[in-house]
Amino acid sequence: MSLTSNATLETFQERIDQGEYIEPKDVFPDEYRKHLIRQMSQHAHSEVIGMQPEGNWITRAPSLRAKQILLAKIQDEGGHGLYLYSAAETLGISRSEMINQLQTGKAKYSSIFNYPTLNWADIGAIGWLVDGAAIVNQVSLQRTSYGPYSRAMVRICKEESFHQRQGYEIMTKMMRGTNEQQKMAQDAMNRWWWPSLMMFGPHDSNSPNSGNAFKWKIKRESNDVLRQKFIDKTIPQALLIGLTIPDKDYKLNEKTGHYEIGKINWEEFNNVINGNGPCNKQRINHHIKYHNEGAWVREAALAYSKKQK
Ligand code: BYC
Repeated sequence: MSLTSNATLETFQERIDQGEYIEPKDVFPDEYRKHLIRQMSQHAHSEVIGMQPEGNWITRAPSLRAKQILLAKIQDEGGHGLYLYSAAETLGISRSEMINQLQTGKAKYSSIFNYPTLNWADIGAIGWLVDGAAIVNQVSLQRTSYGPYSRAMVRICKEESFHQRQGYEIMTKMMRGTNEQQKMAQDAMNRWWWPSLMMFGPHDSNSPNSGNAFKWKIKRESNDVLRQKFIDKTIPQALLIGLTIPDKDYKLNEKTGHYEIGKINWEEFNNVINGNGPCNKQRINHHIKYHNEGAWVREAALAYSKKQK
């Protein structure tokens, strides 16, 4: 429901400031609704598009155990997309509208899924680094001010922590394996490290959406704060299994206790989010193809629900 008068706007902000959750039937400003639709739908699209790079390896998983785990993980990601689409629908946008925005390039999805998965170690790197980065961001979003988004995050975080561990297990196994396996793991680390850091978005000084996001407690911690948490947590994990950090400038600042890193390549990030990454076109074309092929499933489901009425 949108807001018009200043008095109701003040009441809304007071509720936010007191840490109350906002629910779908509450009164809130249209800008709050639009901001949430943008972020939540992009989040949902990321989960669904994120199934593609991993799906590429189901038929080539090195054991039945690995295949079962990968299948379960990818199915979880699809489920996360569904929770998030449902949560976004409570804001008055339909799923087909959101899908249309994705397919026509009006809505973004996470930059990370525009990189290819070239070898089995990439599946380890995605679980460990990509899900690891996603957890840091999503743990913070569990306290986001919009009730349905917050509740979806609580459930998603529980599943993501299993995903992160299975990825680290793959990397650990490969680092304990043959020279060739170690090289594959390091190669995956070299290719996924920097894009994982970009997942947190631009530096705070260059993040146009952060102002309102903080005012309305949609975001609870900034892009740079979350990125630093991920760096501090992940570098020791890499070193523990013998991986090298692909950054000649990284160092531990003994005074602050935080790792410092070299410069992130924002030109690469901007290219990727503007549709020119290595796999952008492939990801969207694949989505459109299978969405169209699945039209009969949606029609059948709707026919059944109409019959129930
Ligand atoms: N990629 O003002 P800013 C997963 C855009 S999937 C693309 O800082 P904001 C998984 C941003 O949208 C989990 N675009 O924005 C699935 C904005 O453009 P618009 C994915 C990015 O919203 C399968 C512009 O840059 N997680 O776990 O305050 C397998 C300026 O940015 C990115 C989420 O989606 C990016 N990385 O902050 C495995 C988390 N970064 O929209 C794993 C939910 C920035 O104005 N989202 N942009 O055109 C968020 O927390 C926030 O939206 C962000 C960005 C931190 C990503």
